[in-house]
This record gives sequence, C-alpha cells and structure tokens, in this order.
Amino acid sequence: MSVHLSDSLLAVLSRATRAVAFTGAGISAESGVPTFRGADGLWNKLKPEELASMDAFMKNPALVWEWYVHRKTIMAAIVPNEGHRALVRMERHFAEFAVVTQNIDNLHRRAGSTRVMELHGNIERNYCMQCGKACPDVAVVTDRGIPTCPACGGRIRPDVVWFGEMLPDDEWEAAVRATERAEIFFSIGTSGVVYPAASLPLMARQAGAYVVEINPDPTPLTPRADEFLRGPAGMLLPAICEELEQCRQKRGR
Ligand code: BJW
Ligand code: ZN
Repeated sequence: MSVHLSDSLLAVLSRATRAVAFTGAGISAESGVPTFRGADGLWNKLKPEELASMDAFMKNPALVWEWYVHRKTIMAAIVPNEGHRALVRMERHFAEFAVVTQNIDNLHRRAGSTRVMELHGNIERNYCMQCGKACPDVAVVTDRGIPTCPACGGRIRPDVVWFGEMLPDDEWEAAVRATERAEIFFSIGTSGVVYPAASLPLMARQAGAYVVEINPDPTPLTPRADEFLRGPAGMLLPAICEELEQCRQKRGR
C-alpha cells in the first residue's frame, strides 16, 4: 500500500537517528481491542471514573474485577497487528527508538519491540494492595469475584494506573527523556485527552522534534502536529516503514 508522504516528512525520515512512537488504544483496535472513547469505545455505557479509579474499586470491587477479567480474556486471545509489527521493523533503522505506550495489553512486547515504556501499567500483572506482593494472573482469573492475597489476605488489584494515580516514576522519566531527545515523534491512535501522557507530543514539539500524528479522526493534537496522517495505524505504519527503508537504502545504511 503506498501513501503519499510530504517532502518534509521524507527529509526527516531520511536523516533522523532518534525516534519515539507514542501509542494509544487505536493501535490495538485492529487486533480487536475496543478503544476507550468514540463510537465503539469501551466507555460507551460506563464513565471511565466508574471503573478505572480507586473510588470505583473501593465502592464495587466485584464489578471492577468483572470488567478486568473480561478484558484479560479478550487480551489473552488476540495477537499484534501490522501496526505493532511495523514499529518493530522501524526500530532497526534508528540508533535510538522507544515505544511509549498508554496501552496495558502488552502487544508491543509480544510483537517484538525491545524498548517499551508502559505509562499505564500492564493487565498481565496484579499485586496485593496490602503487602505489595505480585499475584499471578491465573489465580485472579480462576478465583472470580474479588481475589485476595494468599500471603496476607489483602485485596489484589490489577497493576494498571487508574485516574488520580501517579504514573510509574521510572517509566515516565524514561519516556520524557526519550521524548526530549527525539528528532521524530509519532503520536499513534490516541485521543490525547488523558494527562500527563497527552503532554508528551507537545513536549516533543517544544524540544524540536517533527511531530506526526496518525489517527482516522482529528484530535486536540491535530492543529499542533507538524503532520496529520489520517487513517488506521495498521495501514499507515507499514507504508511509512517502507518509505523509511527506501530512504535508508538510498543513503546506503
Ligand atoms: C485509531 C484506530 C486505528 C481508532 N488506528 N487510531 C483536568 C485536566 C487535566 C487533567 C486532569 C483533569 N482532571 C483530572 C486530571 C488528571 C487525569 C486526566 O487526564 N483526566 C482527563 C480525562 C481529564 N489523569 C490522571 O488521573 C493520571 N494521573 C495523574 O494525573 O497523576 C497525577 C495526580 C495524582 C493525584 C491527583 C491529581 C493528579 C492517570 C491517568 C490514568 C489513565 N488510565 C486509563 C485506564 C488504564 C487502565 C485500564 O485500561 O483499565 O488509561 S484511562 C484510559 O485512557 C487508559 C488509556 O491509556 C487512556 C488514554 O486513552 P487512549 O489510548 O487515547 O484511547 P481513546 O479511546 O481515548 O482513543 C483512541 C484513539 O484511537 C481515538 O482517537 C481513535 O480515533 C483512534 N483510533 N481506531 C489508529 N485503527
Ligand atoms: Zn498481600
């Protein structure tokens, strides 16, 4: 599939050595993971705060767990798509390449990306809210209801970041460092409304990166990006990758 890329994007692609791919739920949509917002969004019937917050969990842990077990089941059954795979190919052409993801589905690692920063946690992990011990997934999924810690009896929760919670320090700091160093920054499949993650493309732009947004629909970032490529990530990322490979071949690298 060939896609027309602007001369300025081609110029940056041919010379850049440091890149960041910042991803959201949209990159996993083509694998069958529902997005959070929009027509087919996960949150259509329920407000995010009703499920993804400590308040919600304290009020109704069984409901929150039912939702996570449902999503764990979806995510265990799906596989990375062309978009995830294109980012793995892209990594080879940059001296520094980081995937900074808001997704908890582990699909970037499963696809083979080697430098992945997970800003909102990972649905494959759980931990005890009382003693902090990690709890394997199988115990959670087979337990149904509200899983408890075999060591101390405390409540187990998924290792994800809910509204009102801090992002993991190490992942956030690494993401900011990579963003500030990037010459090209791709914002892929995110509505860009959840902070602080949504500040990364703006930080990249401020630090001098060429910011490319990939999304079938415009977002609050669109007027501030250097380039908006409208369409699904599973189609656009492989096309960008082909152009990148051609640029590098021409330059003999
Ligand atoms: C395609 C496609 C295809 C479709 N190809 N694209 C007021 C102002 C500013 C900030 C705040 C505020 N009030 C509160 C806050 C802070 C709050 C926040 O940002 N709220 C806003 C919503 C208002 N943020 C937080 O609380 C964060 N923590 C924090 O700030 O800590 C500091 C602090 C601590 C204590 C007190 C105060 C401050 C934490 C945020 C955690 C977010 N967690 C979630 C759930 C994770 C766990 C789980 O999954 O269960 O993370 S919410 C949810 O949204 C999830 C996502 O990672 C995140 C972003 O969503 P994303 O990925 O952008 O998905 P969508 O669905 O929104 O968009 C999909 C896009 O894909 C769309 O654009 C489609 O068009 C596109 N698409 N198909 C490419 N094929
Ligand atoms: Zn415990």
